Amino acid sequence: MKNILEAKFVVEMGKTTANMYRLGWDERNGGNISCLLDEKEVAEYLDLNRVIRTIPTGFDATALIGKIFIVTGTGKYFKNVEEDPENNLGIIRIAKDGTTAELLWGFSDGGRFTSELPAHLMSHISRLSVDPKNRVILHCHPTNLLAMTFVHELDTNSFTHTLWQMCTECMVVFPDGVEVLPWMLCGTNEIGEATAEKMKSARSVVWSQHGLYGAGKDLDEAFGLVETVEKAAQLYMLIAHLPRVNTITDDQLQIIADAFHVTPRPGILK
Ligand code: 2HA
Ligand code: ZN
Repeated sequence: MKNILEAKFVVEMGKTTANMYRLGWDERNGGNISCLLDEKEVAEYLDLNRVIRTIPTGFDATALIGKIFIVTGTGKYFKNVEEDPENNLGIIRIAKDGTTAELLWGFSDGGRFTSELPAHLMSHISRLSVDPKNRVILHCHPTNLLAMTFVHELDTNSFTHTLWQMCTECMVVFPDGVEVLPWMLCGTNEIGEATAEKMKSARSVVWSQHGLYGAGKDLDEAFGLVETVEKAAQLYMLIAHLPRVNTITDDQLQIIADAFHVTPRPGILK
């Protein structure tokens, strides 16, 4: 068996959580990540017949039976993942009953997966139904995006339009827009179901006055998506209170979309 601490999927989780912490998106135990792993790759590092313990998930994830995920732990701090991955991360497999997680590695102090596992697994199911390459769901608390949810209307189309206008790159990185949920209690199946429903039509979902969910085919892509949404929100928070002299027009947004061969979310551009 190879040393799992050197596995790309463990090293990358450490690096990503450290970056997110340094960007101020994951104070204290804020944020959580889940990443769908390739069974063959995991088998190079772990005996897949050895289940350390089982943990009930509290919801039905039948569509993911047998799938293996690396996930951050509940109450764990992103700033600590890189120095102690085995305690702060876990590798789980969805058991045959669809409602139990089998712990294959990690959570070494007896801990368990993120309290947001419902939102993560339900979002994985949604994203995989529209994009079989999707592997990552990532949640964090980007400062400017949160600020924006206090001063901007929370309508998906107008929120997306404002973000698209903030930098030329936005249309290229998130032509599918950002879905916006009103404030809801976190950690529940209800917010998980609402997030997953929105994830069918966009890879980013805003939790108003809380944070952001992003999806992607790998950690880089999901991280880059969140980074771009947050950059746009930062620009908005810098200029929202100033007279707007210039803007990127809808015609120009369409020119960007055409040049980069992306389809803007319908119903937004005039
Ligand atoms: O895991 O961010 O939404 C801590 C959170 C809950
Ligand atoms: Zn959160």
